[in-house]
Amino acid sequence: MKSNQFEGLNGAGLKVAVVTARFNQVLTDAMLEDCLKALETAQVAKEDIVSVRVPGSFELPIMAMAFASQKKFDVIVCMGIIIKGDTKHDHYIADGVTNGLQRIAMDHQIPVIFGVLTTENREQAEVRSVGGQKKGWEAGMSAVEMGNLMKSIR
Ligand code: DLZ
Repeated sequence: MKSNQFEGLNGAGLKVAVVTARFNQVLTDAMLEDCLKALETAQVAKEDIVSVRVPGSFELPIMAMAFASQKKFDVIVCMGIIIKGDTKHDHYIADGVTNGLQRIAMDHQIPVIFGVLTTENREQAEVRSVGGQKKGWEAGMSAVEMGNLMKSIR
């Protein structure tokens, strides 16, 4: 079992920022929908969720940084899909995003959920977003788990 198991999570009272890249839009739309469903299932109130879209994954860190600086949220979810192309573009984007998001989490001591898929092709991206794996749902549930955990030790 490669995917994660989330049971009985209750995120009532958590404040969650969700940032989703638009690139590969049909698939990122589905990830966002699944993430919001997960938050709703875990009883995060709609009014405690702020969700924005950015053009592509490269823009995820700057929005996450802006939300982290506001100090209003318990957790930030970032989602995007980076698909390998003919050049090394995907590597540069993925490196920037991974390092950027990790740095924001550490500098601001806020969990930043890495819901960014980096795949070899579109088929892999489909399996992980609209197919069996539902990584958007996983990102939402990870946010609830990490938001609660950080709150509990503060
Ligand atoms: C330009 C680009 C390319 C080629 N591929 C992707 C991708 O696979 N996934 C993704 O989320 N974004 C991609 N982008 C867009 C960049 O992330 C960024 O939005 C633009 O370079 C503008 O800064």
